[in-house]
Amino acid sequence: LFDVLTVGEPMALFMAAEPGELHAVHDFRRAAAGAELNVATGLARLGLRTGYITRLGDDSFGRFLANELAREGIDRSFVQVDASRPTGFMLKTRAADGSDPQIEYFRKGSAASGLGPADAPAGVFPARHLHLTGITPALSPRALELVFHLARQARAAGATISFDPNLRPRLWPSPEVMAETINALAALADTVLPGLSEGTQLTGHTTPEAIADFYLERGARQVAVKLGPEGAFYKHKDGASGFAQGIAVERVVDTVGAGDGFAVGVVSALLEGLDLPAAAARGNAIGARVVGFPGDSDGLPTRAQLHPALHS
Ligand code: KDG
Repeated sequence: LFDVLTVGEPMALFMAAEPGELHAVHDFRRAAAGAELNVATGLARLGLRTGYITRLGDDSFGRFLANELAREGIDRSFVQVDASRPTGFMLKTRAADGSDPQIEYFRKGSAASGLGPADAPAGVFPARHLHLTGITPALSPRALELVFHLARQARAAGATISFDPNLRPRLWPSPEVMAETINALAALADTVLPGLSEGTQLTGHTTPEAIADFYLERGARQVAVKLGPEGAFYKHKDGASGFAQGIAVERVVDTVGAGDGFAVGVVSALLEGLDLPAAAARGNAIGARVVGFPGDSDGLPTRAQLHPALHS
């Protein structure tokens, strides 16, 4: 039925329209955010049949996000409305010099933190692929149960799984619990997509190859370690490895969402039957495009925009 199913917390994002500290900013532009929603958006723009499991509050942010899903062509069969909790939102500074922006969350007790095993599709897993991140299991103990349940359901049905650790330390009780849980989840995935510093925090290794080997030894089929402007290092369990060259970006507007763009490229390419080097190259190209735009998902290409992004 679906090419890809993903699960997570969507948020209304308020991006500062001017530089400065969040408390001093006057004007904000609203957009949609949420790492898994960004990935779903990118995959849907490339024409993949994409479903998104989530919970929204019965409020204006919830209605805004439901409309965004519809506008992007993301299936809403697995979206529940929980009138007893609000939809989360977040604020983001405008980083003047390409540095990472500051982020403030208003998401504790949100509708999406009420996600639980009951939100999984009934019966056989209905997609070819499941995309997970390390954010959803940090939302609540029941959201963590849901994520592990989905991973086992997908594996039982023969679907593939990609996993982006997406470390959010402030959502976890301790760095140790974060690393232990995320590595347990990564062990259920075929494709693991850590950033270099995330990989170091999670494995204790400092080189991309040692990080990749850590996950390959635990059952992954392939690992791509994101190296920011330097591109990515990839390694397959059959031993093949290499670098996907970084792509020069004229002006970095906002780095948030680049990793999600990388996941869109890798997942879409692998589902089209491309090999790992081609998948990493597509991931790079989309990640590089995303940093040129202020919103998390503004730079995610349509199918027509993908070709020029790959050959720029
Ligand atoms: O990857 C982008 C996300 O960081 C952003 O959209 C918000 O999901 C988000 C989070 O939890 O930080």
